Amino acid sequence: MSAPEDMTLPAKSSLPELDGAGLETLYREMLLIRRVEELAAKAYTQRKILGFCHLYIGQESVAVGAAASTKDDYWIAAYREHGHAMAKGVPANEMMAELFGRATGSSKGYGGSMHIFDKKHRFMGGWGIVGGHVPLANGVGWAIRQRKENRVCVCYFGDGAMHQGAFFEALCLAQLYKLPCVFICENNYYAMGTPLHRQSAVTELAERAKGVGMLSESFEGFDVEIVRERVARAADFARAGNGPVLLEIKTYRHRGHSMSDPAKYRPKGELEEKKLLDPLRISAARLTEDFGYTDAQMEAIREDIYTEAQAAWDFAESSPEADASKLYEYIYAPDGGQ
Ligand SMILES: Cc1ncc(C[n+]2csc(CCOP(=O)(O)OP(=O)(O)O)c2C)c(N)n1
Ligand SMILES: [Mg+2]
Repeated sequence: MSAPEDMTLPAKSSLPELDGAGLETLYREMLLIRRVEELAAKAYTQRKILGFCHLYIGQESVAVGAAASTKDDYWIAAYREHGHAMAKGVPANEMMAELFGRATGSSKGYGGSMHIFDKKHRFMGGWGIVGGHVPLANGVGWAIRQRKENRVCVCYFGDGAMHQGAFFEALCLAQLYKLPCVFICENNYYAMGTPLHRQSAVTELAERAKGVGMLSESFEGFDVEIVRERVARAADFARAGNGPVLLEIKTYRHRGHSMSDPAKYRPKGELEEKKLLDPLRISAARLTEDFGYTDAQMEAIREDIYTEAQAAWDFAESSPEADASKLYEYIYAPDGGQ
C-alpha cells in the first residue's frame, strides 16, 4: 500500500497571520542563536570550550520557524543542536554554561555541545550517533499516545542521517503505528565533507517517505515565515491523529561541519551564493521593507541581542566547573526518569 492519494496536509495552518511584532520576535530568536554561536566559536579557539562543537549558523530559520507551532511539544535533535535547544526555550546562559562545562549548564556541564538536554522544556537532546535518535523519537511519540497528551514529537536530523538503517526502520514503524511525529530532515547538502549527490542516488530526500506510505513535503527553509507556516501544517496534521509527516527542509550551514573543519570541499562561490539566502538577511529585509522598521530600530535590536549573548558568556565564565565527583550519578535516572 502506498500513501493514500487523499492524504494531504491542511492548506493553511492554525497559526494566526504573522505581523511585524511577531516577526521581530522570531528575528530576535534567530539573532540570539547566531550571536551565541559566534561567541562559542571564539571561546572554542580560546580553548574555553573543549570537545566537539558543530555550529548551526545559517540554519536558524528552521528551528525558530518550527518552534512557533511546537513550543510545548517534544523535540529531539542530533549534535548540531545549539539552535534547537535555544529555540525550544533553553536559556542562553544555560546553553553557554553547558558549552563551557560548567555546573550551571543545562546538563550540569556533563554533556557539552552535543548533549544539551532540558526536560523542563521537553528538549530530549542532543545525540551524537548519526540517525541513532530517530527511533527514540518513535518512543517519545508512543509515550505521547499512551499518556494521552495533545502533543507531537519533532525530530531533527541531517541529510546524511537519511541513509542510516535506524532511520528507515524508525520511519517504517512510525507510519505503521501512526505515531504523532514530525520528522524534519535539515538538508544542508553535506554530511561532513560529502555532498548530497555523493551520498545517495536519490537526492529528492522527501521521496523516501513514499516507501513507507508516509506523507512528505520538501521546501526551502531560508525564510523563517515559510518554515513557521509549513511546519505548523505538519504539526496540525500529526496532532490531529493522522500519523507522522516527513519534511525535507532545504538549508545551508555557513561554517564547516565542526570547529575543526575549514570546509575546503565546497565549490568556489557556493558559500557566497548561499549567504544571499541567510535567514537573518531575509527577515531583516522584510522587517524594514514591509513592516517599516527603521535602521535605528534594527540597530537597537542588534544591541539588545549582543548584550544578552555577552551576558551568557560572562555567566558561563563566572560559573563553577562541573563537579567531577558526581559524574556517574547522572548515567541512569535514579527514579526511572519519572
Ligand atoms: C553512526 C555514525 N556514523 C558516522 C558518524 C560520524 N559523523 C558525525 S556527523 C556526520 C555527518 C552527518 O551529516 P548530516 O546527517 O547531513 O548532518 P549535518 O552534520 O549536516 O547537520 C558523520 C558521518 C557518527 N557520528 N555516527
Ligand atoms: Mg547535512
